[in-house]
Amino acid sequence: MKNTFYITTPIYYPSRKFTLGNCYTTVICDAVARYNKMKGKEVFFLTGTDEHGQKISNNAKAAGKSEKEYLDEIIADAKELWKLLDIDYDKFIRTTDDYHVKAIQKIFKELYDKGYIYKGAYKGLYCVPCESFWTESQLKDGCCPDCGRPVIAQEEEAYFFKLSAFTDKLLKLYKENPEFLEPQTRVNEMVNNFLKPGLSDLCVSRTSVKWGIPVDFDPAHTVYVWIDALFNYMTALGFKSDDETLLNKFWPADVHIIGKEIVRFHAIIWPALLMALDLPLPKRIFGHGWMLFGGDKLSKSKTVDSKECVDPRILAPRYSSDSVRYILLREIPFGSDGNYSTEAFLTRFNADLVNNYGNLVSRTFSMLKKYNNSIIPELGELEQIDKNLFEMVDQEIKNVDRYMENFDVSKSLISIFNIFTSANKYIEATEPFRLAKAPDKKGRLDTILRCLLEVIRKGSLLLYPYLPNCTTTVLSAFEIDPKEAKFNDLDKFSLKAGEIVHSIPMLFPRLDIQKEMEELSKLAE
Ligand code: ME8
Repeated sequence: MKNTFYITTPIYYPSRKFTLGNCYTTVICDAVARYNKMKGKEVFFLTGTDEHGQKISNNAKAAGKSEKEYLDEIIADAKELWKLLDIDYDKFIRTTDDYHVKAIQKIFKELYDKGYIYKGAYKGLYCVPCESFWTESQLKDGCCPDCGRPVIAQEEEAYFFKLSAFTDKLLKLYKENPEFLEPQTRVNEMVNNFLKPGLSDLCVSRTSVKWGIPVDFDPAHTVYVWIDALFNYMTALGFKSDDETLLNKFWPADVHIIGKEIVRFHAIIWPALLMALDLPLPKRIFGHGWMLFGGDKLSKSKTVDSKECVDPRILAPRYSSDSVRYILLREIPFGSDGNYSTEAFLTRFNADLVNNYGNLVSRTFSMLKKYNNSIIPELGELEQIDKNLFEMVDQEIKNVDRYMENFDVSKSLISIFNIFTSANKYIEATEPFRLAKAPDKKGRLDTILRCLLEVIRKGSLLLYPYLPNCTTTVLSAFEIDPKEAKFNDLDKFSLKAGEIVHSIPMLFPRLDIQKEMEELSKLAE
């Protein structure tokens, strides 16, 4: 069986700095990628930027910069942001990369030679100062959504892709592969809104957009948007280059994780383009919901309520990268929309990270220090309460695995934190602090401490893909490197009696929520 796992984020538009919304998808992909590594798979995790189009060119001009200068600054900031959030990607593709540009020209030509691309005329609503075409639905009060000026009806020569030829093939694809597009609601949307009414051909070149990949056999045209953007998932692996080793190893992708607004492009245009070239299709596409900020998607062209600080560049250094990852992964039921708020972020921080996981670790390690000089004790005979704890842990490990098959990071985290809640309750129920006062109960005390240490080890390994920093710290107390850990390690009791548990710094400080909300609203201004 193929033991590789290829996962991708969308390539984001660097039309301005990335938002917490972009972080949402990227952090999910990072957690899924790390999880699959732990499962023993050879993982390739791709992210990147979608750099062509009039809008980027206009923004650069407005900033008094060349496109390249403008983009390089935003890409440098994006890479810093991914570092800040511990995003461990394998490759960052930029659609302005030379190899991508060359590959797209070859792909466009091949589609043309096969008769899937033909020349026609594009009719649209054009904003002259912005040099941009808009559709009726994109207009704001009948005017250009960027500058607010009136638009005019205009026509230009353009190439088209014969998307209309693929309606039946796509319906068959969805029917025969229920996993191809998830959640199921997205399939219904595609079928009812687009496939049943019948697909129209797609405009794939422009003469009015200069900032794009030139069609090499007709240089007045540039490749328009989706052929350029979607094929990134293959050109990043060397498709149409001299070296297709990575492509042969990792294509087809195991999953493209994307936001719901671009499902149409990934679930209709992308498979149609691949079918036209007789190429294998991605195995799965997951269209997640939106993280809403005061009811808004925080698209890059909108601003959010200034009282909410939603800049990950401020939040991560102040509260840790893990805490930002945690709110992104935990707060929204995967697949649905959900709200972000500063209050929810700070409340989860205290309730889950400080009072639950942090508290479990600090209580256990301090009892171990006090009652056994930080030495891992022997495991005595297990009582029913100990067995119940481990049965529960094993059940939650199975649940996490099942949820992660469907990329449900939020439910996985609920399961993992159930483990910590149960371990905290186990401390209350077994009262090691009372046993410590009775010398004849030392054996039992040792067993309880040992059980707690094993639960902390297992729970921290399980939590590592989601929160890599704090778990690495906790596991360092046992000299365990989670990067090397495998999922099967979770089956065992693997700590060794007699070895020392090193002391570690406090994981998360308790926050004064009111005070932090005030501070953050100042930082948002
Ligand atoms: O669409 N909640 O780029 P883009 C959840 N270049 N996810 C969000 C989000 C939010 N509030 N805001 C952004 C593009 N996202 C194209 C993609 S792919 C071949 C080309 C995430 O910069 C989500 O993944 O507009 C969404 O699909 C993506 O950012 C949109 O990024």
